[in-house]
Amino acid sequence: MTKLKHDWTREEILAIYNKPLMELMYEAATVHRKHHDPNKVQVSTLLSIKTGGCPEDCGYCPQAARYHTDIEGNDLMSVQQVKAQALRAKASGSSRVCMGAAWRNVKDGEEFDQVLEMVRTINKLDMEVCCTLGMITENQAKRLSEAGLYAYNHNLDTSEDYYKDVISTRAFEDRLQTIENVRKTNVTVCSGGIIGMGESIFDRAGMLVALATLDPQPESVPINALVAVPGTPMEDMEPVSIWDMIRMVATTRIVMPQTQVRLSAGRTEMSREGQAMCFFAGANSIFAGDKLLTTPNPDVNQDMEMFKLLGLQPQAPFVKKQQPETVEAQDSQFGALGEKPRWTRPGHTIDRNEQAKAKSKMQ
Ligand code: SAM
Ligand code: DTB
Ligand code: SF4
Repeated sequence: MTKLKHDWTREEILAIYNKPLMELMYEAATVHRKHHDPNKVQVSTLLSIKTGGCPEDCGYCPQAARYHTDIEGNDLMSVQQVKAQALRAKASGSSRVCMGAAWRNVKDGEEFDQVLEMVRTINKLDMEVCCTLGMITENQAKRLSEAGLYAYNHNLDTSEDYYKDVISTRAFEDRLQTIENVRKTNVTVCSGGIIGMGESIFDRAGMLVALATLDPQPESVPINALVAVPGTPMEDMEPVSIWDMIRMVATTRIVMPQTQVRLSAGRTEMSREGQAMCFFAGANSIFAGDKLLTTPNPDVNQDMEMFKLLGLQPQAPFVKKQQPETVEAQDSQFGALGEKPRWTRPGHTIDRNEQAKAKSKMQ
């Protein structure tokens, strides 16, 4: 097997990102074919198991309690509800369920126990299970692993520099720490980011350096185009150009050859031709289903039509890595430790976040 490069620099990545487009796409497609079946696309279904009311101030997020957005908040779903949704996702060709919770970090207790039961339940349906629950400790990662979790999503979202302009309630190093905690288990890492938040190309390259220099590199990297939701600090951001999306996907593919590159939020704004160019440039995963967490996504029938048109096929579960075993709650080796992790809270001022918060108070 070829040895992967882990010492990428910003300059090297920028040089790739800025190549003439045809060369960039050709190079990315060549790398893609060497490591993956170019006609297979992994399909994930998102499930928002706990929606809205989040204490964080992420400038892009409609689920932050401090901004006034139109979303409908919900308490934690039941295991039965989750099972029913997972079965629907499986029937429509999805190999993975990704459960998202609007939490800053996981707290031991009844709700986490319920999430562990959801993980066990979906793994027993022979689907890959992913969770995105905010920051987690090593013990919490071990408990998720034992329940049969396949992947943990925790995005770096942008460069370390620009992170300070997006979020003030936590720090970039907390994200890296959570990824490190996940790495102490068998759970695979899913980590990527968002473009279109006002960041520079230098920041995009910075984010890719942070991801590509992880050893091992993340098994999946979602590339999201910002969904500019009214009421959030980023409501007026310019839509991402398809050319930027293609460049970002292609560069990600070249610097992380073995990863599943996921064309994530923002597909409702992309034409089929645009998406086809992204698949050619190395994207090999999507989120399917008419909703992401709270915002719209293309309908699954539309996506299957697109797959047919392009000759793409959904990837079966556990092709890249064996299915984890599920240990039942009563046989678990890892109990709640009642830890009080010291996640950072920088608390600096981000003007646009403050303005959106002030506007929300006037509603
Ligand atoms: N609360 C957990 C966390 O932040 O890690 C998990 C859920 S959070 C919604 C998961 C990811 O969704 C974020 O890291 C971000 O990349 C993405 N996201 C949230 N709002 C978005 C938006 N408006 N447009 C694009 N991506 C978004
Ligand atoms: C990821 O990178 N994108 C997904 C998933 N991981 C959790 C979430 C996208 C959310 C888009 C905004 C919303 O629907 O709330
Ligand atoms: Fe909360 Fe996650 Fe949204 Fe940030 S991105 S506000 S942590 S749900």
